[in-house]
Amino acid sequence: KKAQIGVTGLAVMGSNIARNFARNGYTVALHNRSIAKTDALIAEHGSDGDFVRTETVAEFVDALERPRRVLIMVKAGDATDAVIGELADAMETGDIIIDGGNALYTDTIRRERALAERGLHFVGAGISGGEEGALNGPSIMPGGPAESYKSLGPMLESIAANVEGEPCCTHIGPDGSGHFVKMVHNGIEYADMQLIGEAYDLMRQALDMPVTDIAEVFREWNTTELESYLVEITAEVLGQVDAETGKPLVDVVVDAAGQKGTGRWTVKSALDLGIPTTGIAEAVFARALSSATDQRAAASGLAAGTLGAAPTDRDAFIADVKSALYASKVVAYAQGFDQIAAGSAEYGWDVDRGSLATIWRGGCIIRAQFLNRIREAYQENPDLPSLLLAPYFRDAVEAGIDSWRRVVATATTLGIPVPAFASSLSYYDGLRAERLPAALTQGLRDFFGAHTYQRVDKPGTFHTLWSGDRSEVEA
Ligand code: NBP
Repeated sequence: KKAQIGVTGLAVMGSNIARNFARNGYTVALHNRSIAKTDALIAEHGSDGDFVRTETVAEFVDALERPRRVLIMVKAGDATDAVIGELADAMETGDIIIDGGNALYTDTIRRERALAERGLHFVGAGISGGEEGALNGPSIMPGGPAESYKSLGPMLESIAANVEGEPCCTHIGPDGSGHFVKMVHNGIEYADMQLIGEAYDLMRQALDMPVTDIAEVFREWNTTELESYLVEITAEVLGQVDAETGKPLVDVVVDAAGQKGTGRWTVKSALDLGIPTTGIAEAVFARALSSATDQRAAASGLAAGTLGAAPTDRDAFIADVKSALYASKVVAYAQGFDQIAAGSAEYGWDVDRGSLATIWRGGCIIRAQFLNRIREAYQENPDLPSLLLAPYFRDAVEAGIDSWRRVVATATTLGIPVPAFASSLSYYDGLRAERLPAALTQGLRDFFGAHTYQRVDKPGTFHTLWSGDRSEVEA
């Protein structure tokens, strides 16, 4: 019996996805560069379903029914190119190669083009949910040709997470669109985690709360509109006690956050597209600052100045922090969805943001109650200029705006860093401002570089003769 799908790259993600396919009744051909991982998977989990063990690429390709479908789950970058090259040489017209790794979307665009020339379908699929999601139902964001989704879609939908009867998998759009939206998803994940971190830090520092009490606050928040996987696991991590010292685990973990690069990619892309994703950028930079340990040690004696008084009403401040967290989170998502709209326009992908919110409701790391509201917002108006303008979010932010300002002001007077809370609030104020100081920027640019400006009261492009008689001329 031929296999319906092949998985190559059987480290943690690939093994779990292969098992997920097998548990859903598919016959799965297995392949890994080194046979040890293949054998380990069969030895430990062979009873999950029908697996076909293969050693060489030729054997692997031969084990598959046509059109062949192969999912690559190897390390992103050169390893992916190497595996694609070997597979493409062995495959035939109409076969489908799926890259489920965290590829950079521009690599996916390049790979799709090269494989299309050889008559092969290439599907760059973003897969979120970590190990657990891979096994029990991830959120899957496949790009690539619509035609390949016809044969592949039902299989991917059957292994994906499912929320209220809807699979967390949909065709995103052509070529690199799947990996692009997965990248922005990861960027939003960075922002979400940074905001959670700031909320925690405020309770810790401004209110001097014990970590266990803060864990309790997050547990409670997880029963409200903030309900989400990240808030849920925040309560778990904060509740964890170190066996060796008896201290909260967060107090024995080095406070230098790592990153594997998808947040940085998101920000680079945002810069290229000219989209202010300040929440994600602050989160990436906050991790960078945290990891600058030598510099931080050298700077630890710098003056704090005269600090303000701590809030006196604990419960009121916690409520304010909650509102600030929610409002800042709305901003981070609004910005991420703006970036997706801009990427979609730039590359002609026609990404439907409502469907995206739908498939992020389950399986993935940023899954949250809140995504239902985003989905409704884009269903109501697919061309929404900003998520902040959807009636639900407009009202939610308005209800929390005073709290948000109090939290940022309190953090500032207490010397507690809140880069994501503060920049999200500034973004919001900038977005709603009637006039911005950009008019002055234009004046300065015209002064030193004759870059010209436009006037509010008449059409045309103008320049002031700054080094002459300072009269205005039409440029
Ligand atoms: P890794 O990213 O650690 O990759 C290990 C796999 O790549 C092994 O199967 C290894 O084979 C294979 N490989 C390498 Br390394 N170089 C190769 C080459 N030149 N030729 C062939 N195979 C090669 O595995 P992972 O953590 O399971 O992640 C897989 C993909 O999924 C990555 O792109 C990752 O970014 C993405 N992803 C991971 C997560 C997560 O939570 N971990 C979540 C979402 C997406 P070997 O056994 O012979 O060394």
